[in-house]
Amino acid sequence: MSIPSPTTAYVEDVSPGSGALPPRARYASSNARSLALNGSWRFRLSQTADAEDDSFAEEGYDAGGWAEVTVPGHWVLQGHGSPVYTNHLYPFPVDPPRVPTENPTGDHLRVFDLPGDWPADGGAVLRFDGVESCARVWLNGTDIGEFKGSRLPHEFAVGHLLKPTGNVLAVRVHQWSAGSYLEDQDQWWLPGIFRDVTLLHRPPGGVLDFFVHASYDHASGTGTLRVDSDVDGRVTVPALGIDTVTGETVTVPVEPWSAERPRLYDGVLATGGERVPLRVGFRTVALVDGRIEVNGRAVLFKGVNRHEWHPERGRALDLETMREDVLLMKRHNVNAVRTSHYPPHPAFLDLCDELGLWVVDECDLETHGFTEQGWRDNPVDDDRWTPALLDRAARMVERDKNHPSVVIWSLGNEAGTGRGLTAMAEWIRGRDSSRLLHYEGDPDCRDTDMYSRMYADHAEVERIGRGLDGGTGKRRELPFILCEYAHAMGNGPGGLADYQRLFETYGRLQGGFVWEWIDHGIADERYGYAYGGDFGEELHDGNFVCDGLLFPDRRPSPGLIEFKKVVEPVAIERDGAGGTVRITNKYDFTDLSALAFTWSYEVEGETAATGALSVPPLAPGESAEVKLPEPPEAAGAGEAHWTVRARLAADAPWAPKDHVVAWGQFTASARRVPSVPPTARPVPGSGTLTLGPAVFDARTGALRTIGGVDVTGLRLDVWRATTDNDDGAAWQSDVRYGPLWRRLGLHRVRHRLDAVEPAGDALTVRTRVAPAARDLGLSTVYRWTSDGERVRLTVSVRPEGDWTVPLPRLGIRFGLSGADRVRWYGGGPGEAYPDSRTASSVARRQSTVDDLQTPYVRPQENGARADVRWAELGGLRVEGDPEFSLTARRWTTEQLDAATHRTDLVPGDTVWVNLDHAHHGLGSQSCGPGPLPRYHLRAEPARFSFVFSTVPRRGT
Ligand code: IPT
Repeated sequence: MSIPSPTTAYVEDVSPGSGALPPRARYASSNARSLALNGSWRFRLSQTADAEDDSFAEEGYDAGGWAEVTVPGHWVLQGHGSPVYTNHLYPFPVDPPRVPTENPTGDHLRVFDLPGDWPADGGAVLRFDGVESCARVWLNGTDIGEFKGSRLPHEFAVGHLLKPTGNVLAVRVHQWSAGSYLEDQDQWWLPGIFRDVTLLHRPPGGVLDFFVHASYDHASGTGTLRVDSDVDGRVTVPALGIDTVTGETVTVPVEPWSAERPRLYDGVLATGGERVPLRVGFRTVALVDGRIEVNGRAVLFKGVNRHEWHPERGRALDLETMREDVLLMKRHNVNAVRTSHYPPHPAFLDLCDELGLWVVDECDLETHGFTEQGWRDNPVDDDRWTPALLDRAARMVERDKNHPSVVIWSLGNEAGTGRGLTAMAEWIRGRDSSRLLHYEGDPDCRDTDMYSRMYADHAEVERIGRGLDGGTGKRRELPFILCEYAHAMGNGPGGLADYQRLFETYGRLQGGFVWEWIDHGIADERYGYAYGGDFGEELHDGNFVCDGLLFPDRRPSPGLIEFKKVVEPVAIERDGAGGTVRITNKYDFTDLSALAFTWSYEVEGETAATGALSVPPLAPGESAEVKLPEPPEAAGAGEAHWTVRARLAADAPWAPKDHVVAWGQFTASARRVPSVPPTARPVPGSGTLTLGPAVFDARTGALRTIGGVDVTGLRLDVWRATTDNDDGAAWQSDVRYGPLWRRLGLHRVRHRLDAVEPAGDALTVRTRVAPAARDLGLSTVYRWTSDGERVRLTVSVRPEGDWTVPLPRLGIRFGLSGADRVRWYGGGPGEAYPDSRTASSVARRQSTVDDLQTPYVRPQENGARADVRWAELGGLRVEGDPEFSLTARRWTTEQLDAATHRTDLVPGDTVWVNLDHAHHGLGSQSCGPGPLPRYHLRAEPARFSFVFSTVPRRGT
C-alpha cells in the first residue's frame, strides 16, 4: 500500500494529459520516412500505479529479466493478469476521478535504432494510435508527457531527443485512470498498447494538419474542392485536371462518392517538404426537410454496430481482420456502420472510403455506470471534465475529418445528458459543418441532428414513423434512426423483416444499426470461447458480451444471413400466380446495371432448368414486372419452384462476379402431401404390437422399431433449451417467457399414459403431458396407421387448463442410433425460426448432424431447418403433413439447456431428433422487445402427421 505519489498523480487527474501535440489529420502514408515500433517489447507488470520507480525509463536500464509482450496488444491476453467484462457497471468504486489502489500497471520498454538513411534534418513525431487507459512516455530518459483517451491518437514531438542508435522508449500504462470513467463501454476492459506505435520523420516544410473539403452539387453534377492546410502547398487531382493551391476553391464535374458507388479520386497535397497522397470523395451531407440526405437523396441505413474484436488479440486488430469485416459487411448488404463506441483503428475508415460504407464515427465516451446513481456526478455534466471531453471530440474529428465515408459524428454512447455534451457538439459544429451530429441519450435532442433511439419496439417505431410519438419541439422535426436495434445475442434476432418493412414505409425512419457486429468471445482452451465470469471477475455480465451477427471467429451467424436477405437492395416479389415477377430497385443511388438476373426452375428441390432473366436497368425506387419463361416440361411432376437471383455481373472490389445480392423464390406448383391408405392392422406378439413395419411395446404403446431401425423415446416435446432472447434481460419489464416457462415447469413435463388402444386399422395411444404442481396439461393422442410399407403417426394435442402462456415448441422427439448424414427437402441452408426465416429457401439439401448445429457461444436452441417436406437420417425417412421443422443433435435438449459453453456439449451415441409442428418466435428480448404476438406459439388444439419408412443407411 502506498498513497498516490506525485509521479502518478496524473492518473487520477481529469485533464486529458500533457505534452502531446495538438490533434491533426491522420494520413496513411507520405513520402516522409516512418518507423513502425510494433513488435516485441520488454514488459513488467505491477499491481499498483507506482509500485516500481521509473528508473526503467533511463538509458542503460537492464530489462533483461523482464517478460515480453507484443505491441500492439493487451497484456491481459498475453498471460499477464486477466480480462474483465462488465456491461455498464464500473468494476471499481465510483468516486470520480479516483481509481483503486490496485491498478495494474504495465511498464513497456523498447530499444530501437534509426534506419541508417533516416534524414538528419527536420523533426520527428512519436505517435500512439491507441493505449488503454493512460500512459506516461519517456524517450531516452526524458519524460515527454502523459495522456488518456484510449482509442484516440496522441503524438509527441521527439526529434530533439533521437539518437542514431540505442533509443530507449519507455511507456508506463495504467489500467485504470480518470479516463476510465469516460470509457464505460459494454466490452472487456483490456489494458495495453493495443494500436500501432510509430515514429514519423517530419521533414522541414512538411504537412502539419490539413482539411479536405469536397462537396457535391447534385443539381449541376459538380464537385467543389478546397484543401486547407497549416502549411501552404499545391493540390493536384490529375483525373479531374485539378492543379491548384491550398486554400483555393475549385469546382469541376465529378462523379460523387456514396456508399453504393465509392468513387475516390487520387490526388496529392505537396508542400515544400512533403507529398501526402489524398483520396478525395465528393459528397454533401445535409438535413433537408427532416431527412438525412446525401448528394440530394434521402438514405436508408442498413447498419451494424461494430466494436473492434478479435478472439485472440482483443481490440488489437490487424489490417486483414479489418478488411474482412468490411468485406463481410458488403457481402451481406450492410451499407452503414456505427463505430460503437469509439473511433476505430484509422485503417478501418480507409477501407470504408474505398469499399463504400456510411460511417457514424463515435467518440470514445460512455459514462453509463452513473445511471446506477441516477446520473449524479456524471462527468458530462461537470465542468471540470469538459476539457477532457473537448479533447476527445477534437482528437476524433481532427483525425478522421478527411474520410468521405464519415457522414455523421456521434458524441458518444450512454452518457446521460449534460453541458459537456453540448460543449462537444458546439465545438464539432464550429470545426466541421459538413457532417451531421448524432447522440442518442438525450430525449430533447438538444445536440443532435437526428432523433435516435435504441431497442424501441416495432409499435413505437411505427408511431415515430407516423409522427405520432408525442415528441415536442426540435425532436418533432428530426428524422429518426435506431442507433441500436435487433439485439443479436445468441439465437436471433427475430423481427428484422418487420422493422425493415417500417423503415421502408415511413420516410422519417431512416433505418438503423443492429446490435452488434461480432461476439466478443475470447478463444479459450477451457471453454471454446470465454465470456464474462470465465476469468473469475467479481462483477461481470456473463455472455451479454456475445451478441453479434458474427461468431467470434467471424463465421456469419444465421442472424447475419437473415439480415442480408431482409435488407437486400433489390426486391424480387411475386404478386399473384401469374408468370411474372416484380423487380424493385431499392438502392438509394445506383441503377441495376451492375447486376445480372437469372431464373431457375426446381422440381422437388432439384434444379430442372435455368436461364437468364432480362431486367431493365431500373433507377433507384423504380419497379418493373418481368415475365418468367414458360415452365419447362418437368412441370407437373411434383412440387415446383421458381427462384430468381440477382448476381454481380462482374467482379466488384468486395465480391466476385456471380455473388448473389438478392433473390426470391415462388411456388410454381404446389406440394402433394403423402397419403397412406390404412390397410395394415395391429398384430399382437409377445409383449409387442406390430403395425406394418412398426413394432410397439404392447403395454406402453411406445414405438420400438420401424423396419428394423431402433427408435427410442418417441413422444411429444414442448421444451427448447431457452435462447438468450427467451431468457431476456433482468431489467425487462415485459414478460420474459424463458423464466416463465421454467416457473411453469415446461422443462420437466411428465407423460401420463392413459390408454393403449389397438383397434381396427389403428393403434391409438392416449396420454396427458403436464408439469408437476400445475393444473395445465396437454391432452395428447398418438394415432398410428400403416399401408404395410410405411407408418403414419398423427399427433393431436388439446390444451387443458388456462394456458395464457405460449409454448416454446410443439412437436415430437425421438432418438436414433448411428445417424450421421442427413438429407432433406425443405428449408435451409441454415436454421430458421418464425420471425427469422426470410433467408430460408426450399431445396434438396444434405448435411452431417454436426454441421446442423449452430455453435452459439453459450449453447441454446439452434439449428432448426424449417418447412421440411421430408428428411432421411439413420435409415429412417420422414415425410411431414404439413411440413415440419427439423433438428438433430448428438445431445439431448436437457444437455443443451444445461450447457454454459460449447465444450460442455459432449456427443453421445444417440442422435436426438425433433420434428416440430411449430416454434415460438425469437424476438430480441435479451435487450429489446420479445417476439411480436403473431410469432407466438399459442397453446391451441393442433394436429400434425409424419409418415415414416426406411431407406438404406447413408454414411456412418
Ligand atoms: C446498449 C449499449 O449502448 C450497448 O453498448 C450495449 O450494451 C447494448 O445495450 C446491449 O448489448 S444500452 C441498453 C442496455 C439500453
